[in-house]
This record gives sequence, C-alpha cells and structure tokens, in this order.
Amino acid sequence: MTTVASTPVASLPPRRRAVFISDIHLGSKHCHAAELADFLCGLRCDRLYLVGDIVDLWWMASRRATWKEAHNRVVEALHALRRAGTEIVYVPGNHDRPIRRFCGLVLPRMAIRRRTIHVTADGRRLLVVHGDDYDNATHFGSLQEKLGDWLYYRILTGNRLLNFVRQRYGLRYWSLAEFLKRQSGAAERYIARFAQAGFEDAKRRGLDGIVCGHIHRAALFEREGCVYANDGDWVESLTALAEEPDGTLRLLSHTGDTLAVMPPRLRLTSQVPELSRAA
Ligand SMILES: [Mn+2]
Repeated sequence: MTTVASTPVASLPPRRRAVFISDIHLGSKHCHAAELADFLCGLRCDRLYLVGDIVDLWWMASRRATWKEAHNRVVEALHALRRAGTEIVYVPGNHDRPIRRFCGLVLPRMAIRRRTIHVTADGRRLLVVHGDDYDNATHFGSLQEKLGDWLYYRILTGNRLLNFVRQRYGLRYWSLAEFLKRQSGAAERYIARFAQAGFEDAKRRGLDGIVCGHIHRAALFEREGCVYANDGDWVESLTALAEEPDGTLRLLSHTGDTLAVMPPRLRLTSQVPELSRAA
C-alpha cells in the first residue's frame, strides 16, 4: 500500500504595509546579522524603511571591520525584498553619515532621504528620521558621544560573551546593555530627553508623530495625541516596527512576537492614503 505524504500548506507571513528597522551596524562584530537575515527572509511588506546606522562605516574605518556570511545574507535579503516589489527608503544615520551625500537619490523602488514622512493607512503623518539630530537637545556632547560609544562597545562585547554562554546552556537571549541602561538614571534621563526632542520636532512640523532609532531602545507610545515609535536596533534589542494594512502599529521582536501594539485611529473617510508625502 502506498501512502501519499500530505504536503503541509505553507502559510505566508502576514503582509505589512510598512516595516521600519534601524541601527543594524553591518560591518561591526556586534551586529546580529543572522537573526536579521532570518527576519527579513520571513517578511512581506510594501515599503521598508532603513532608519539609519545600517552599515557602521565609523566602526569599519576605525576598527577591524567584520563582514561574515550572515552580513551578505542581510544584503541579499534586502535585494530579494526589493525584487519582490518592496519599496526601500534609506534614511542614513550618524554611523553611515557619508551616505547622506546621496540624499535625494531615487532609483527604481529605492530612495535615499535625509528624513521623510510616512502616512499610515489611518492617515497619521509620521516623521521618519534617524534621531542623531536630537543629540544636542539631550545635552550629549561630542566627547560624551565618543566616550559613550567606547563604553557601549565594551558592554556589547560583554553582552556577546554572556549570551554565547547562555546559548550553550539553552537559555534565551538577554541584553546586558539593556539591563545596565535600565539601572542607570543618567541613561534613562537621556532616553526621556531624546523622546521629548522627537515629539517636539514632529509637533513643530505639524505632524502626528515620529519614527526613529539611534538610541537602541525600542518603544511605541502616544502622548497628547502624538506617536513616538522607536524601532530599536539589531545589536542588542533585535526589534522592528511594523504597520499593518489597517494602520495598526506593532513593535516586533526578531522572532515575530509582538512587544507593543497601537491600534489605528478612527478614520472619517474610507479612503486609504498614499504611503508617503514629500518631507
Ligand atoms: Mn545612531
């Protein structure tokens, strides 16, 4: 008797209207490229925003650049998304600052912008910017930036070693850097000031909120009708922000779990707006 093997119906991943990722730091040893490549391979989206610090040119120029197979897989996954019809908008950050020279460049399904406005399905207009512009507002000087970067990379090294051991013992990923930031009052004050500066910038421009990265702290909340969304990073928190076809905003972990969700705003018309407008 022959049995017919039942072929499981492969379920397609949910289609996202937009996905935002930042602070990947490709080219540095701290980039979780393998996890990101897997995340991108399971993605279906109309538009993908790369919200800065995608390639860590600063690291590559000043330290030993790391470019492993997983880093190539990230680039290949981005290329595959674009081939599949995803529009990519690249907003360079401070670690890939030299690429800002190309802001304004528009290629088929690929654009480079200093900042842009994303219009959600429910009509909210969100400023998309990396966020290093707010370093002044947070009283974060260039010396502190250098010292902060140095210390931060030391902590990330500790983080990698710790998680290497945790993995061997079958324990899940745990961010030491995130733990230390939560313990430090100064880090928490810096993060609060950063979010405030982002709010104020969005309000000044007459917008409904902001999507940014830069501080490696994922967040999604609303204050006085203004959205603050930070898509996190791929060196410690491994997170992304996604917009669903109805305008729901969702903070995702690298495994696709929901970390925070913001329902869409009630719309007065049934017309779904265009994805973006000129900033
Ligand atoms: Mn940055």
